[in-house]
Amino acid sequence: MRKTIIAVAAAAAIGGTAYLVAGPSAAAEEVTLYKNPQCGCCENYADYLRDNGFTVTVKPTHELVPMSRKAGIADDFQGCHLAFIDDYVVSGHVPVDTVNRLLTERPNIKGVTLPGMPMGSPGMGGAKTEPFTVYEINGGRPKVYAVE
Ligand SMILES: [Cu+2]
Repeated sequence: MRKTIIAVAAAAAIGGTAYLVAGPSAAAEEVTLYKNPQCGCCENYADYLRDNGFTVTVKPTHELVPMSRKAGIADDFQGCHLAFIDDYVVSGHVPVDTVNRLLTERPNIKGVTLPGMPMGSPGMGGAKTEPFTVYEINGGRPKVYAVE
């Protein structure tokens, strides 16, 4: 029994080392995206991230709203899906330039969100009718992170 526990611990340590060797830039490209099972524009957004070099795992869930709340996003500011990229949360149809800026600048916030489903945003289709306002998720009052 003791031997088994040691073997498991050793395997975990080796796994951890391999992860560290891969480095932050490799890890940054891994995305887990939670969405409602029926959401089509969420799939389009996942494809948009893939087209921009990310590796995306899509996970359907019926718990998107509580998950988004738990990630620190007030109901009025939630996007239609919730992505975890590196140490950050990206909610909604956030343009990839802003995602990359987040991963490069690495600000001390939880992530960013583009509330709702603005027409013309990545994965949404249609014509853009107004600038997209992306907000910081920072544990307090949302601040504007980017206007695109
Ligand atoms: Cu959407």
